[in-house]
Amino acid sequence: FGMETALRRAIENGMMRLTYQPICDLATGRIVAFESLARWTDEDGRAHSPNDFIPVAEESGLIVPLGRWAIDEAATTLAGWDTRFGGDCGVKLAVNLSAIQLQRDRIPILVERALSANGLDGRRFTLELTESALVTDPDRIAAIMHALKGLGTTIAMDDFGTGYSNLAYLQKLPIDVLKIDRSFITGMLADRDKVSIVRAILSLASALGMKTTAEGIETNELAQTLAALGCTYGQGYSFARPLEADAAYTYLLATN
Ligand code: G
Ligand code: G
Ligand code: MN
Ligand code: NA
Repeated sequence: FGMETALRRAIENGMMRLTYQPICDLATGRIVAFESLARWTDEDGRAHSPNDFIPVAEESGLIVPLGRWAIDEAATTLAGWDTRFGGDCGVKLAVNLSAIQLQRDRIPILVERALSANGLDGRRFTLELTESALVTDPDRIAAIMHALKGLGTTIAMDDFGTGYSNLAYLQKLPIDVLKIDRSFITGMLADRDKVSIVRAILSLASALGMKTTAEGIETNELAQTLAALGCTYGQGYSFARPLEADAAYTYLLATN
């Protein structure tokens, strides 16, 4: 209850911010996208993890205003980078959508408005959904995904391998990218079972015509191994931690 009140005030008072973590093409090292990750430092200077406040936001309904803010903020930031770049700065921006948010709000309309208000083509956005979004009301989620695809956005399945992987739905839905959950990547080089799982996901994605992103890459060796296995993209501390908007833009200019 305490956290809910503080979170409501933080959203109302503009105390939330987004950080941006690069997602790189493993074959070339170029940045193809940044994932936006919400951050909240409260009035006492305490930083709260989204792992703690997103569930509170979902239970309280605050995920609706928080989610709307995140979509607008991500679009504003990307348009700001384009302005500084003097044109399309060449990367997509990924926004996380929770299952509850997809049930409670009209996400495609919000995304369309945020894109047009900022003069952005739909191809500049990626929406990251988790497998849990498919469980409650798969038909509704499918309709939302098709509406988002109609805007030109990319759809990524986040934390893949940890939820209810209904493989029949995977094939039917317009999913562009599978994000292999960090739990399979961490320690993979010393664990043959993890390598087997990663190989299986890469092969599944390839069979379904989807690209892949490995999360949680913390070493160059892991990045090289995943590239050799055919994983398309990588994300993790080995490239960069989640960065403030200005630092992310500077990192983009220095890398690409
Ligand atoms: O970056 P970090 O480890 O702090 O994020 C933890 C979790 O919180 C991740 O699973 C991430 O998807 C989720 N998360 C971060 N930002 C957002 C957001 O803006 N919206 C939603 N729905 N989830 C987020
Ligand atoms: O669940 P999702 O993939 O949306 O969230 C990404 C989360 O993983 C964020 O909390 C982010 O801070 C964290 N993260 C990103 N890269 C790494 C990494 O290399 N190692 C670890 N341990 N966490 C990471
Ligand atoms: Mn994500
Ligand atoms: Na995630």
